[in-house]
Amino acid sequence: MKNLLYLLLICSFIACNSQKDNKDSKNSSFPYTITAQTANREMSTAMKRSFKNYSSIHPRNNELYSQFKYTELKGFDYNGHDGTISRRDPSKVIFENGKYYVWYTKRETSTTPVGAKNAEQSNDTIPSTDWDLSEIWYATSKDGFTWKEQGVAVPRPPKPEVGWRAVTTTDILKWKGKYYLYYQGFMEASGKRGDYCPVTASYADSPNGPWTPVGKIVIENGPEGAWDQYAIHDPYPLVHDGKIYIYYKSAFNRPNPVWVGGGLVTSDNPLGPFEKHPLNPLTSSGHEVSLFPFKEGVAAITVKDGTEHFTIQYAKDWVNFEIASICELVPIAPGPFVPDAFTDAKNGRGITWGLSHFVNAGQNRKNQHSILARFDCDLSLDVDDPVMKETGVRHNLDVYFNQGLNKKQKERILKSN
Ligand code: AAL
Repeated sequence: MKNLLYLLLICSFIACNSQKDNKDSKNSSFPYTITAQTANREMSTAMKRSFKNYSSIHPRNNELYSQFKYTELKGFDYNGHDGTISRRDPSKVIFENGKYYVWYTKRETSTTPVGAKNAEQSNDTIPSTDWDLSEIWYATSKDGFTWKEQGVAVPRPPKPEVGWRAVTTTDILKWKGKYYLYYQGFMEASGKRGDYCPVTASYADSPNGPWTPVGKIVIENGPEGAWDQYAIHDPYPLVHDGKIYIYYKSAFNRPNPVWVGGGLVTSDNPLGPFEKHPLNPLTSSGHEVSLFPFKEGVAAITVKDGTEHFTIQYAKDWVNFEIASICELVPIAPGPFVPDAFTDAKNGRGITWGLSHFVNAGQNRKNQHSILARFDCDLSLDVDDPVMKETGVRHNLDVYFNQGLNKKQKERILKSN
């Protein structure tokens, strides 16, 4: 009887307390100090997202959040920045033979591009876009800041071979001791109908080459009516699960506002055939493609364009991407140094630097060209740099004032007064 009384007492104490907890979480203010219990209380959708969608409630503790710091590269000549030399779309950086290697699109033409809209004015020597009439070049570096251009890796093949008009936007794979460069192979001046091209490849025994072109399309455009029917851009290989994973991007939904999405092909043979993932497109945003193994999954730097631009995304299963963070000053067309790109890592370590490009190193029609630059960040499990985890960049005022209203906008505003 005594025991029964004790039991009743304990039960009523627990019931009373749990009622109190409920009451607290429903009626009391959101707490000043966040504790482990806070995540379980009732809260707004936005606050819930902070607890449920991100690895940490503060960007500072989010391994997939970072600032990006930029450094001008030494060692590249741009002909006085007159627009006749352009370097853009760097590959990921790899470390071989005691130095870093990068491959990129290089245009060296006697005139500047006429622009996609005027592509009809292009010819055998006049480029349409900044990447028209380009070739794939490479450079090496001891420290990642000063680079030495080594020469052409993949020249344009003779007409009508795939890539005869331009070979661009390459990325590197190391697979079973051999090296593979995947790249866009243009068979018409970009801009004539769109930025249309498939992907082809070259292979070599050494990152120094010589490179043998496979002379055929390696990643085909999609069938008629498919999202990627016209273009496979930015092929980006990684090794996962004993297979070659190549992520890419395509643009679709024209003539409506264009939509860019990212797809995936896989194969256990570097020259294919490649199988397109049935869920493609896997990402809904990001003009260029840049990923790195992270923990058991893969992270993507999602740059400009699309609803989720300027985010870092993460796919634990290498397929289904979630937003891991929202960032500022995200590098354009980043080619990160990814030490575990080809090791089939089960616990990817992340990245701390790479090369990216600025496409506005000149002015349209005058001296338009792109330059390569270095970015640094902390998207790494092995580095903890609090400066990289700060939020809020204070740009120089001219960054804002250079984004002034155009004449038409100003007129509209003045009229409404
Ligand atoms: C880039 C890349 C591809 C496109 C063009 C040149 O940034 O997405 O390479 O074709 O723009």
